[in-house]
Amino acid sequence: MSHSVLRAWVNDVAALTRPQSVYWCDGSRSEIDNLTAQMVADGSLIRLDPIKHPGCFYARSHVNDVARVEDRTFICCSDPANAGPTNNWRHPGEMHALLEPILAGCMRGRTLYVIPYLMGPPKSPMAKVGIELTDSPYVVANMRIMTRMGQVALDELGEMGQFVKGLHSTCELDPAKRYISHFPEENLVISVNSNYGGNALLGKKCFALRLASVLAQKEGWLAEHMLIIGITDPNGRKTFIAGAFPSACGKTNLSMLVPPKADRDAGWKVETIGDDIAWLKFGPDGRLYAINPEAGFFGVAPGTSLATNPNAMLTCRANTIFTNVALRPDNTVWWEGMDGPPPAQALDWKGQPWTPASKTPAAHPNSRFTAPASQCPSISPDWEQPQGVPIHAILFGGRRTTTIPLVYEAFHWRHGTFVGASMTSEKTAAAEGKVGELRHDPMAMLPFCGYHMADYWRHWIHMGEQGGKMMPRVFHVNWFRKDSAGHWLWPGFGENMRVLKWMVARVHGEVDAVKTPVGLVPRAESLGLAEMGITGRAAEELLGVDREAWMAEADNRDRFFQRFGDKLPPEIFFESAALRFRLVTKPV
Ligand code: OXD
Ligand code: MN
Repeated sequence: MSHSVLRAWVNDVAALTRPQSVYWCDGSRSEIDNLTAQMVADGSLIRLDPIKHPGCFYARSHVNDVARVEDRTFICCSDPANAGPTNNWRHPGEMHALLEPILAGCMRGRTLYVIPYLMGPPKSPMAKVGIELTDSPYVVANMRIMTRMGQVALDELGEMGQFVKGLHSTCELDPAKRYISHFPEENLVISVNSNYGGNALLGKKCFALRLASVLAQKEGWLAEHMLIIGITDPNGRKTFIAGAFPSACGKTNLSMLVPPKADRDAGWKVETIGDDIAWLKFGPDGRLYAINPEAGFFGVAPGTSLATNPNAMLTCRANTIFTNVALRPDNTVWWEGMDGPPPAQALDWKGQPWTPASKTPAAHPNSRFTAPASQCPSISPDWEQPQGVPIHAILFGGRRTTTIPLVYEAFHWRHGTFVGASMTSEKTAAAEGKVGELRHDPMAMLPFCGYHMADYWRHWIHMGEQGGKMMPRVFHVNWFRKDSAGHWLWPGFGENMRVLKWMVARVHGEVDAVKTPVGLVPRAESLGLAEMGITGRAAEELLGVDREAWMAEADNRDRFFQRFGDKLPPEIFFESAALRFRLVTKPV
């Protein structure tokens, strides 16, 4: 390895953290086999049944290390105005001073693994190299699934190439000393005292979203918390959609959607390109193209079943790491919501005996599977296209039981930016805060935007000015509407295909829409609501606009936008005023 900057950095980190040895990962099969064998021997992994789960391992985290920690996540840039009101800010000098004593000698007795990895398909002009230094073999094993790791990244890097630095140490997993710190001015992440995926697999949220969003603003592209799917219609035409949803709103399920049988028989197909992150850049033809920078899925296990997401179940059958799910006596895994009855007995995610009579869940609600994307039955033949796929539509969504219709289309890109900036979702039992309380989560990027959120919206508006008529259409969906008696108005899952098909038809100018004050909504017939038994009041509630409720919604949005003061782009202010105007004006 002859990259002198990389060598010097590894030496500096080793001098500070004092590992017993330094190991450069090449990403090979034999390397991972040795590493996992070592972890099985020391008890940190359990090998699952080789017939039912070939190449799979089971891991338990420390009980206090089960999720992302937004209050311990920092953007460290010189000027606090660049972090903005939605990020925790620290001066880089202050954060380095705080981290130095934590890092000093933290790898004593451990191996420092050097993980070269590539975010994006090999040979893609959009791909970027990262190097993660970690003392956690669990992180190495997960990074090998989530990224293209080893020699492929070093080849891409060459002798002089640029890379994003990531330094991770397990330390003592002390929550009081847990810092997930980003230094955008140094292209550096330092993460200590957590081994949880979102905090420790530094290619994912830390690089591909927080640091990449800063790079994207500078370089004129977008780094987004979005799934990417390709929809093939009966004529063989492909339409690509990128969609942003807050965590725990079904992104992985939508990215692997199985259309209802009648659609499949008619020739419709949904293919997966990514389930969590999209990098979008203008192509030579002026259209926006997207790549999935990741190579695996880090999916939430509970609720995943052959009924809700057969493609995810088939993806994680082999070569997968399961973390914090339950372990059955026959060395297979289980979680709440899996098909079939619960096991008579199991070990829960803490390693304690569990039976269906137990009062606590067997799997942690945020337990995960780390599985190779290439194993997904619905993976698109285009998922590793170096130039990405052309995006025809962008989708925003949240979990809202009231007010927001099943689907509406923005009038234009600037309105779509406002729609994305206005995204809110109701908190679920799995997240902090009261169930049902609204959380603003613009573009689903609240925890992931590495710079000032108002500048990020400005960047979206600039992108639209640059792309002009070539920009994708923007839609908002809400699968979670309930009626006044609290019953779901929409069945979701495969039936979401009706909404996707409407979008495809809109993109290609093949169906009309009804203009409402909030956007363009489908006619009930365009979705076939009657044949689903959704008629009368239910259909009206699902697609209608309650002006009073929307006025309260506009008030709520404006209270949120006020947090951004005079940094708020005037276009957002204008779109908010225009919405209010349309809400009080009778249609002509
Ligand atoms: C994730 C998240 O794990 O958004 O993808 O939290
Ligand atoms: Mn996510």
